[in-house]
Amino acid sequence: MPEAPVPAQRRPDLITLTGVSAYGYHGVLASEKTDGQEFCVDLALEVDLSRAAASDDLAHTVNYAEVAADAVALLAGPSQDLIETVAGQIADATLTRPLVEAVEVTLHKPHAPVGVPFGDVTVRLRRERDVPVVIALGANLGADPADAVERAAERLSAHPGLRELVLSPLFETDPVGGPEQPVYLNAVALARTSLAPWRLLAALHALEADFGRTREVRWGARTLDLDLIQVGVPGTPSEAVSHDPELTLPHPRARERGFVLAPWHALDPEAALRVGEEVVPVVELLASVSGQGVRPRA
Ligand code: PH2
Ligand code: MG
Ligand code: MG
Repeated sequence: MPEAPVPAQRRPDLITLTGVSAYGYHGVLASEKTDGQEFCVDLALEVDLSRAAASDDLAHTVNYAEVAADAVALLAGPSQDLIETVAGQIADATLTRPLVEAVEVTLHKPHAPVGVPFGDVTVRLRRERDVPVVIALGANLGADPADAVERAAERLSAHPGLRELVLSPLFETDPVGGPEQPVYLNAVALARTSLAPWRLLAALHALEADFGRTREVRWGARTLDLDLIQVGVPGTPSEAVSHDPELTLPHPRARERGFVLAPWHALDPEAALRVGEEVVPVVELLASVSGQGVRPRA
């Protein structure tokens, strides 16, 4: 039988911003550090634009004026010897915006002291988003919920936007909320991702659908539930915080759910979760939710 064709990878949506310029003091020569010169940057941001294109809402995309302001602050900011350093700083600053999945930075220094007539000199670098992510898995329907959780983790680990996925031990947990329903099998996966939170959520929903999940009663029984718990390192620029009701980050109920905290702590005893203005060790949260009926799977 002929093999199924590999679907062509869609070219990423882009926001480009070119010719952003500022007077700065970067260079190896003392005269460059005192006299300064013009620097100019071109940016190409890989951002999924489908949501903004449908909603016409600035909150669903990246505000290029803010990106430009960050770039100018670095071009005009503390003197670096190398334009490579400045380009890297601009890339890092751009990638702190959770919707940016990758960025290409081209930094021009058209009046560099090259010593011969020349047109322009540039450095160009591309950087991808790379942040840790915490995903909770749960299942309490079907022939073998534990197997569903393990197979789901394998599928996640094969996703091109996820790397270094590790799965916690499985826990058998009493249902929290919802109608009367069977016990759950729960686990937590840690991974690193280049995906924006919205694209990761879409990938989780697609996988739930593959496992026969229909979006039914809130907190009702399910063949597979995949919840995005935390994206980035809380308390650092990589952290994604979102108050959008369709994707609240960190997950608003993780702090009180033993079925998330116990497997998470088993996998990463140092884990921490944002609770309001504070970043709290998961081990502390776990201590305050005892008695929820959470048992390591026999
Ligand atoms: N998920 C819910 C509601 N209640 N209870 C347990 N024990 N485990 C779950 O994964 C769970 C739940 C909604 O997603
Ligand atoms: Mg859930
Ligand atoms: Mg869910």
